Amino acid sequence: MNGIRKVTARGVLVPMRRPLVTGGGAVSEVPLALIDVETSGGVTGRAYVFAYQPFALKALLAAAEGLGSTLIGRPLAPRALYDEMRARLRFVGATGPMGQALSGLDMAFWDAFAKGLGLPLFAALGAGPKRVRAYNSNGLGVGAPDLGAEARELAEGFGAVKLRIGYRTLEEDLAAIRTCREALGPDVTLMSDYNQSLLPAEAARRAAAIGDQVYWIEEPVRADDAAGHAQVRASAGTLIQTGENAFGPPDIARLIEAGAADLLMPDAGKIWGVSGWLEAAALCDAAAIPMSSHLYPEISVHLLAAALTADWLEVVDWAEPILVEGLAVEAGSAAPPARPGAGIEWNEAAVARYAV
Ligand code: SMN
Ligand code: MG
Repeated sequence: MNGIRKVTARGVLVPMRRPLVTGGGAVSEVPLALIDVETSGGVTGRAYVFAYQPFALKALLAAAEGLGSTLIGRPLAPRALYDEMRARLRFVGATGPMGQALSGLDMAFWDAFAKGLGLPLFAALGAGPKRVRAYNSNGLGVGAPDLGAEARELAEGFGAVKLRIGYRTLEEDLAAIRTCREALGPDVTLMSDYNQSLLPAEAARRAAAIGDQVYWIEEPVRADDAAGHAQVRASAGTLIQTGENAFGPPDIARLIEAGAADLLMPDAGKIWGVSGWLEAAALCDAAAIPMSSHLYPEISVHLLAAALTADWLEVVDWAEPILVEGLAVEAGSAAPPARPGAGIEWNEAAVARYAV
């Protein structure tokens, strides 16, 4: 029986082509945990997890190797391993670095499982190679020096881009939106993201004012404030998007229950990996909520193919420097690649260069 032989996690700090300031904090380099799961069948499963801040990387690496070490010798059965990891974390909690470690390990197990079958991940999940629409989520940070030029540049090859807002005043938010709208023209979709930076009453006021100019408003209030989201949604003139900070399907269930969102966008690295994603997708389908992805475009393109209410793929190029092959976006959409697994292989020379 093919089993788990070894789990390693290495840290890299990857420079960003476009450092990003959001209403909720800045990201200027990309700290990643690279997880390798060696199996007795000779296949290695791989996944990366984004630690968000360099100071959090050490904890994430330790969490991944620590949790992974409890599974040595177990059969490579991703659902059973998911179950076991959930049980292991019952007292510890499956949020923060531990929840991200669970997610990364689950993604690596599924990658190895699909490779063992000789199938791309989407096919191992029983899905077809569904093409999804993609938006360019690089750049367009708060306070970027030339938003109009950057928006035009980022829209090339895409039909949609995302602007970060949450300036000191509503007037400044409106000015940033106006600059992008005028630069992009009427045919490019413009999403917006407050990155949790407002309190509900102020968020409701701003959402009412900008609603007719943006396709969606993302995370207007704190990610765990489901009632606050619902309050904003009641007066927003557009769609409320959230879910990137949900840890596991239960958080998605709570957001749905509270009427927090029109749209949901789980993050593969927080939603408890492929297994958690499939459960979140079932919840979104049951509630008739369109489901988009957050970061991790390479694996998310497979996961959206397996999501019944698949909506938008978020594309960032942050991990590209350490990958052998990134994701190809053509004319504003992407399809999952046909190579076995999730299609993630390390560019070892780049990994050595950015190792921490
Ligand atoms: C985001 C995510 C991670 C880091 C910075 C910004 C943003 C997004 O919320 O949705 O892309
Ligand atoms: Mg966001």
